[in-house]
Amino acid sequence: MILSKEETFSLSEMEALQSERLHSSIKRVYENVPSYREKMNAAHLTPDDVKSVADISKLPFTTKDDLRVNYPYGLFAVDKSKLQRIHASSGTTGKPTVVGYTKHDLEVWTECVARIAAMGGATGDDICQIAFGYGMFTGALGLHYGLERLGAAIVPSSSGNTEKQLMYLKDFGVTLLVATPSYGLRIAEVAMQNGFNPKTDFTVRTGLFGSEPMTEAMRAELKKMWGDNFRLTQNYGMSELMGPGVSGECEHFCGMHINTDHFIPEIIDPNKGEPLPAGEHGELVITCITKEALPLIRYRTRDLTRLFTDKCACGRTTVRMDCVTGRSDDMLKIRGVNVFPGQIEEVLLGIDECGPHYELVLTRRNHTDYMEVKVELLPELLTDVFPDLEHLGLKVRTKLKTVLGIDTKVTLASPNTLQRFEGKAKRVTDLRNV
Ligand code: DLL
Repeated sequence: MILSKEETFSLSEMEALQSERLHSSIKRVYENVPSYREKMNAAHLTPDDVKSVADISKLPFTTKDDLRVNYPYGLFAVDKSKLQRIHASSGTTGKPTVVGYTKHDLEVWTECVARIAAMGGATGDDICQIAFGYGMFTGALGLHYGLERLGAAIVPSSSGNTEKQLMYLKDFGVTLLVATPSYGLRIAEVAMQNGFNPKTDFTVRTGLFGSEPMTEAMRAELKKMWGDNFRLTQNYGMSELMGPGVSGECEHFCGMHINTDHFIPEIIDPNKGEPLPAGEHGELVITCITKEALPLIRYRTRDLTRLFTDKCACGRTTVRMDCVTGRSDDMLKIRGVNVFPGQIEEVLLGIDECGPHYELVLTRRNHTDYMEVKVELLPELLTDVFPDLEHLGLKVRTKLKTVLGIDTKVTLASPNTLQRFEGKAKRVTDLRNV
């Protein structure tokens, strides 16, 4: 179902709306965010130089590093007293990336997610189990309010405790599941291990999946497990931009419709930073044009994709993005959680016994991601007393869990046993999709 008239605007109507909103966002950040004002001054730009969408490429980019330098509220365009919610996602090192919402931002977020849920087939009659982690992550509360807006009932089961998820699915007559694609597969698998047939023993007919890449192989596997009548779509978002609600697939599965009345997408060459022609693959850059608290301008998402501008059979006219094929930085998504190798390095270097050499090995078993952290011990602090090693391993694992929010397997390696590199170190071996 199409919820808002903006989803079917003509190109010229959309461009006019975007241009007006872009200009007022630029004016707002110029007046309220010192770091943006400095960057614009350095580029000899004033808000009057950005009157239409065509002017957007004059503006400097914003990166995760800008958020880190301005931690926690330095890029906010409103006073703290105007905030109604704060979320956070992983930063590249120690501190998280902080995002905030005013009352109006929460309203827009709800509307954007409601559109995407409706696009994916959700209705007011659905009973929706949200198997995303509730908390600082934007996924659960974003979908929660969006689906509630449609009039659906929410089962806020959060992530984990899969056997309990099965009980809710069955006993509460759940019709819609929200999860990462890998957790959607895992739930079906545990269901089968517990003697259920997900196709016939449950009433789930709609799946809204997001927060990590969903390959076509995963989609086919999800269909195989949940049944041919299972309508599953993926949706995309990112905390810095809003959370979920940036884009989503409709029933024609030809890319994810971007809510372009709130976000202006561009594709750039990740190395040169130059805009690429329509249809080419590159890095997605997004400008938020309605956010009050954190209106990021030309934010480099680091997600690699391409844009489609041709007509979609669903009737929506909004630009669509292809599935995300990779990243232009080293961020890893592990069980839906963003992990940067830099965070791990910082933890390891803070532990006396650990040296600077480490390796990360990612695997997927039973549709669940695992990460092994191999770290080399320093010769001078080496011990072969088993309880000491066990204690050290536990210390490393606990510290990593506190920073990353996920459990890891820690392997302590003897000095000089991990590979050395002459060029750029290759720390990550990702065996998940091989
Ligand atoms: O994952 C927001 C979200 C929650 C989107 C629930 C959809 C559903 P972050 O934790 O900040 O926010 O992670 C953002 O996740 O830059 C992508 O790399 C990745 N990502 C999100 N959706 C998709 C998707 C949420 N559909 C980062 N396909 C993004 C591939 C995705 N990657």
